[in-house]
Amino acid sequence: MTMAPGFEKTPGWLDWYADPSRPRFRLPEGAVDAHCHVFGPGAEFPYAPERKYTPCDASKDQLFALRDHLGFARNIVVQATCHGTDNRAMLDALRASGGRARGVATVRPDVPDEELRELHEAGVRGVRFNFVKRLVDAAPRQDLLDLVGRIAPYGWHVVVYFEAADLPGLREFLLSVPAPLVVDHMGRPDTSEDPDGPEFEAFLDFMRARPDVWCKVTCPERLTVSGPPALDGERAAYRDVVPFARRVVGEFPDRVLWGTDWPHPNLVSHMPDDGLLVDFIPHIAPSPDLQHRLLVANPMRLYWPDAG
Ligand code: 0GY
Repeated sequence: MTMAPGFEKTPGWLDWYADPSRPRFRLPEGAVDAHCHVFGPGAEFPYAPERKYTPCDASKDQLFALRDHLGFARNIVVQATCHGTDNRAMLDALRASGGRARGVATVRPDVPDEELRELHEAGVRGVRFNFVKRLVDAAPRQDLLDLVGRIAPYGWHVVVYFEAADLPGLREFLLSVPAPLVVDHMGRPDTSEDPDGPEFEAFLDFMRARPDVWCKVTCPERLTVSGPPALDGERAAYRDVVPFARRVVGEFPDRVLWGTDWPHPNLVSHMPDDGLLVDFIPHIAPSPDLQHRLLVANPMRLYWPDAG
């Protein structure tokens, strides 16, 4: 992968899969990849000084090529922490997408109104609050609440990223946030635990507490303990993640989203073939009706309510 001069990848960084297979699962028409990122390219959009990792480049054109190869119609580009609150790479992707991408930004508490308006016009529909300690320094909760007041006129939602062990300490605060919440990667359950056990039950209970808490049933490659697809031709593995995702899709079919998480930052065990990831979808959403809600109806309602 190309790197901008002056940016050395984090040691051990796994680059995205350059030649993904074509999925066997045919995505429904209009499917949205509701969680993906762009990284740089660093020469054009430098990585943020406060970043916790330096990735390989992953450009908008490479993202759009993957979209077309896998059979998605649209993308939701989520601001990655390696770009901090500099949303230029993400915005550049939205503007180049011909209306086929919308975004989730990260902004400073004192972001000028003018900038919020500019983000909205480019297609941003949410802000991301990240509580994962290895990715960001903690932000004061009052700053986050103040920011929610600032985005209210735009009707944006708040994407939240946290790990399961931190949910008890965050639960009341998150439920006090006066905006729809979208939880990344099922709140990162420990998939060596029982999907019917108390930890995941606490997550489902969090979703039950408000009708506007959504969930991305994403990242089997990140959550798996049993590992990637076997080499024996079995395409859809990540078996240990399936019962967790099925519980969420089964109970909240109108509040779930799915995305590739390309280019898959910070993976340590393996880099997934994105074609195989798409083949995971029918294992967690077994009927065409559930697949349509997960991949088309739900993300369209959240990100393109204007599409009619
Ligand atoms: C993800 C997951 C991760 C990273 C980020 O913005 C990011 O840096 O989101 C992670 O390291 O778990 O959603 O891409």
